[in-house]
Amino acid sequence: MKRMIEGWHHVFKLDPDREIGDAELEAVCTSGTDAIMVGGSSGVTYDNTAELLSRVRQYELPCVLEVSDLEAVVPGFDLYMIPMVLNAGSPEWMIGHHAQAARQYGYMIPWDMLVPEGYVVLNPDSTVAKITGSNVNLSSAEVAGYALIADRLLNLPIVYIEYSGKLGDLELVKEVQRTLGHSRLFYGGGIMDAESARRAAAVCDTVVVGNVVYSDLQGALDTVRVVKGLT
Ligand code: 1GP
Repeated sequence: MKRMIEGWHHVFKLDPDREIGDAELEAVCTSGTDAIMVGGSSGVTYDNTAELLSRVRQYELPCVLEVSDLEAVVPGFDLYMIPMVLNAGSPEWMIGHHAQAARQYGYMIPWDMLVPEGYVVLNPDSTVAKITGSNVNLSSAEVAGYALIADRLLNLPIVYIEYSGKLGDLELVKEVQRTLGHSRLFYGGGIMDAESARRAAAVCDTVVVGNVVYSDLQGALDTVRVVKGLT
């Protein structure tokens, strides 16, 4: 099951706290994207997560949950992505909440379905940077240092460069890509059209597209076409 991420080049991230109509959801789920990742930094509840899962389940593509709140962990997803924020201001976001969850719920956690993601959060204005107090003032060499630790020492299957809300420094992403051995490189942040998707796809393994689904559906769909080589 976990190996399915190795084939992902394009992923749409949908926020349970935001409205999406049935026609728009159908367009997203039948676009040719490789997977739907459900997740958000705030306002994610059990109910809105369960509702979005059941709607996405009408379609045949994988649907995974990126866990940000234990109260909103809903059964029935294909995988559970577990962010570990490597440059967080406090160890809580790297390992602390995880240990607490393991202590409380360890006996019922389906460990085989968990996929850890080594996040490096780099947009200071993003909600995730504020919540985690991430140290965003990092040079590309420093980010590459985190990526090396994730890849070689922690053996994480995913390194996720997160610029949520703005297009990031793709030269930096490229440097991280050069650093990695086995970890897959996810990039997310500010991809809003074919051109930005093409540039990001050139420097990472998996492009994650979020916000633009809600602001410019056609722009969002164009990103799939480019990344998946559908034209
Ligand atoms: C957010 O990386 C994703 O977690 C995607 O970012 O919403 O800016 O596309 P955007």
